[in-house]
Amino acid sequence: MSGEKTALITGITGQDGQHLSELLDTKGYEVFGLIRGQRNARREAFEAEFPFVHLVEADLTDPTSLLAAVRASEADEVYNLGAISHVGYSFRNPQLTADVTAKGVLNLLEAIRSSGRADQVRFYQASTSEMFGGLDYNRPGNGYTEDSLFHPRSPYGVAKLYAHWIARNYRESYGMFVATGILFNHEGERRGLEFVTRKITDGVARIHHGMQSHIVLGDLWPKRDWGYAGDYVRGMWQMLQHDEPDDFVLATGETHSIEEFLTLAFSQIGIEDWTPYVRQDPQFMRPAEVDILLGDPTKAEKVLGWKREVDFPGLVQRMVEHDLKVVAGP
Ligand code: NAP
Ligand code: G4F
Repeated sequence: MSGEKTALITGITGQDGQHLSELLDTKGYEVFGLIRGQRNARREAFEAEFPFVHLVEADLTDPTSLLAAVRASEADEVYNLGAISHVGYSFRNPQLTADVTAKGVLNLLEAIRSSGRADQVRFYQASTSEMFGGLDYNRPGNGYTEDSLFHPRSPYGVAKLYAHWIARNYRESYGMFVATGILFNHEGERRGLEFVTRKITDGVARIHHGMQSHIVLGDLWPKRDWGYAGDYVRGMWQMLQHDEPDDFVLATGETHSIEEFLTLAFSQIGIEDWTPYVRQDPQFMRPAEVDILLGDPTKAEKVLGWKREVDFPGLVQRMVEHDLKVVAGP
């Protein structure tokens, strides 16, 4: 092994997995990534873009494969980013969501213990602001903190709450170095097209190039605390370099509605009134919605020295500029 440290990342093909692989590579890490299923187009695209990553075949629902992955990587740091992560999908497939997003974490923690490496591994759990819920009785005020009340509103949020607590329980019970990052929405060029920000920026680019007439969305009033994924994976790494395992909120401290996102995105292509270009369809509305998310990152800023660099207008601008180029083609 040539790197100073070795990391194993689950969910490596996802948005955060890609950003984190890149970051750890620049820091000299040997990077292992969990890949599931048979060879497919996504895997081939990943291998072409990240040739330095050692891919290990495993699935969060398959304990034997996880034990083999932990043994093969001999990881110093394990980042558990793998999940069914789409809130709307979790309503349609709640059992799969529980198996992967909740029990998958337990499977991975047990694999680490069974490997005999529990004392050597530093573990990061990808917790989420979806655990808070944004309801009247626990509105965020100046921003949710690590100590705010949880009230998840989706099968995804409930699964993540189990994951959060089992991770903390392994820290308390077995003395493992387990850090949880309660991350608010983070977006960027690598965001999946099924999430609202990327759906909008991709749609705006297609409208600009005459390839699409409008974007079909669900509710437009919910508010999110949107940051840039590149800033947030730096925070994950910082949590595992800290001397104590702990829980940290990463957020921008600002909240904006989907309508505000639309306004900034369309203004990038010179459209001030986006209403003729947006339609709504109940299929994109959820049985229970999280009205507002707003985080307070003070602890991460003070204890870790974490600071986000990209602001909300900067985020929208870079996503639209990227999609305008992608849609235009080579
Ligand atoms: P993402 O793009 O949806 O990626 C999810 C990853 O999980 C993919 O690599 C996927 O692999 C993998 N996965 C799904 N099922 C799996 C299974 N059974 N076994 C192993 N891997 C599996 O998610 P993301 O935006 O990068 O988010 C990373 C993590 O942070 C997730 O846990 C998410 O819930 C959490 N989080 C995200 C945000 C955010 O705003 N992005 C905020 C808070 C927390 P395939 O390619 O094979 O499908
Ligand atoms: O982009 P979204 O699907 O993200 P959501 O539900 O906030 O979840 C994301 O952030 C969480 C952190 O808070 C992560 F834990 C989670 O894994 C994921 O990354 O939806 C954002 C908002 C919602 O209010 C949704 O109802 O946009 C609304 N929305 C309106 N139309 C839509 C659409 N969402 C999607 N995905 N697609 C629509 O057409």
